[in-house]
Amino acid sequence: MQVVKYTFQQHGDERGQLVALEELKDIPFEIKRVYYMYDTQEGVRRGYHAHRNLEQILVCIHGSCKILLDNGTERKKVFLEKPYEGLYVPSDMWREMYDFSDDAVLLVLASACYNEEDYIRDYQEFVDYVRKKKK
Ligand code: T46
Repeated sequence: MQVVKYTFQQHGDERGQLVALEELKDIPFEIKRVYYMYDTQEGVRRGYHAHRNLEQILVCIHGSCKILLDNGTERKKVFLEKPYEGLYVPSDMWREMYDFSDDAVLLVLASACYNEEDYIRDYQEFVDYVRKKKK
């Protein structure tokens, strides 16, 4: 399983840094939604689901956190701590987010609007779903 991480261009000068993200240029899809999580409490693990039809880029724009990715057969752990790095999370990928630092802000750019019906929240259902699709 290949983990795809983007390193965004940093526009730095004596004033500091700036990162600009444009759809279909820096981000490989049209951005339909942006959300972010912060004030995540110690020991909290979020996610525990996959999406049937959703691409996302996760950017930890402040602090750090870890992401577990699972495609139904393989698992990979990714550490996010750089505001200029984005983790690509495709459809059919189980994800869990954990080990958030106190100051973590996790920004997510998504290819579709919020749709609860797109979520697979049961792990066994997810595994069965991806196996069936592969056949
Ligand atoms: C994902 C990971 C990385 C909305 O109303 N609109 C939204 O766009 C989102 C994302 C959430 N919500 C509501 C639904 C829940 O009542 O916000 C609440 C928390 O959402 P959820 O428990 O799904 O959050 P996470 O952190 O488990 O998962 C989120 C995304 O839902 C998910 O798509 O890939 O972040």
